[in-house]
Amino acid sequence: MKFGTKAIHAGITPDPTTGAIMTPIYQTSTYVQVSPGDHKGYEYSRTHNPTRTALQNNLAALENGLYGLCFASGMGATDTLLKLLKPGDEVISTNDLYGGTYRIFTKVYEGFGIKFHFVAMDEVKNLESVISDKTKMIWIETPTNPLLNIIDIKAICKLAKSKNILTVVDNTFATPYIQTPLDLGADIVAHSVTKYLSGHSDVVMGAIIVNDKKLHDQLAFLQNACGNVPGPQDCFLVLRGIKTLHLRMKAHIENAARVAEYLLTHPKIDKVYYPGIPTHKNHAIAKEQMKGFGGMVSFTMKGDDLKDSIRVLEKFKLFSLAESLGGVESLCGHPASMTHASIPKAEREKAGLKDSLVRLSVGVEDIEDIIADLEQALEN
Ligand code: P1T
Repeated sequence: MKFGTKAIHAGITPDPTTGAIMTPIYQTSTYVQVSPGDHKGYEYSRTHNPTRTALQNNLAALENGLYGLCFASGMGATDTLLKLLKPGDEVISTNDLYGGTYRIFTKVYEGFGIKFHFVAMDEVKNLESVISDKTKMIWIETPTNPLLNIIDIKAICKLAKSKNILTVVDNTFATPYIQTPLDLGADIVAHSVTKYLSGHSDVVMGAIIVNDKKLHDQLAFLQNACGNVPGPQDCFLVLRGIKTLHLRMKAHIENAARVAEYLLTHPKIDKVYYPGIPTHKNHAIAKEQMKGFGGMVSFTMKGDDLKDSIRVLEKFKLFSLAESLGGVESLCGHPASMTHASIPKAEREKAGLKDSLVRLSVGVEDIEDIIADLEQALEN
């Protein structure tokens, strides 16, 4: 099955009792048993719920994986993955990544005796100085949030495999429409489903997809034991959203390319961060591992004055100033004070994230209106 067909059909069968084509919202906490242990595969909704099962199977199919698991948020998925580790273990992560991921690493799991190393992962050789026998996990986020660096998934997973290290790829920015990390050798794909997968800014959810049965069983144990699960109504909304994932991603990709092109020629813009630009330092690997360059574009302005960036963010009319991304509507954000405020300024700057950076989640509105909004916001 091709991607669009899978988005609409994978994991979804008409409801066995009524034939309903849409997976019902099984709004139930428990399931009646005929005799102790004699049931239809469902005992309690923390463990399994049919609406969640449909979504988990759909996500697994989209990522070319065998098993999917959904969580109450993207951070819930991250938290579950970190529970695979033990005190003394070490993790290597990219140094440009979602601020909340940095926060859970440094403010929660460092306290449990796990050590995190942050390196610029778009250069594979940067891992050499920190990799050791203690390294148990490599955390890749590509494209990175918010600088849109591209990390060579295949090269890093090959290195990790040779040393028996688990690889996680946070595939939130790309989505499986653009790249399928399991096919490139990753052990685990993680998502903030909140973003493109859901696509309509109305759900907070996370997901993990794997191929290995033992790893799945460990993660499913944690999902049930720790109880970090989404409700059936949210699963229904995401199932509905995913049916148009391929159509939305095509439009996001096209619009973001036009936005990047516009910004590149604008006299007030200093730097455009977008992997589709031929001079982007990771453009070659982006072209190789991605089908399209995504819907995110970041930029800084000439003069590098924070006040100019704030003024532009305030002047946008179509782009709404809000955290999050990946919905049909265009959003703009100020990473330094919003999504990445939990990373200390010195660390942000080391990774190349300036206080003046503006991040755009380019929506699927008509491109003429998107460009007109950029034009008016950048005026004077
Ligand atoms: O917000 P939540 O569903 O818990 O997902 C966390 C998360 C994980 N990974 C990446 C790459 C993310 O971007 C996020 C959340 N990011 C934002 C809210 C944001 O505006 O960048």
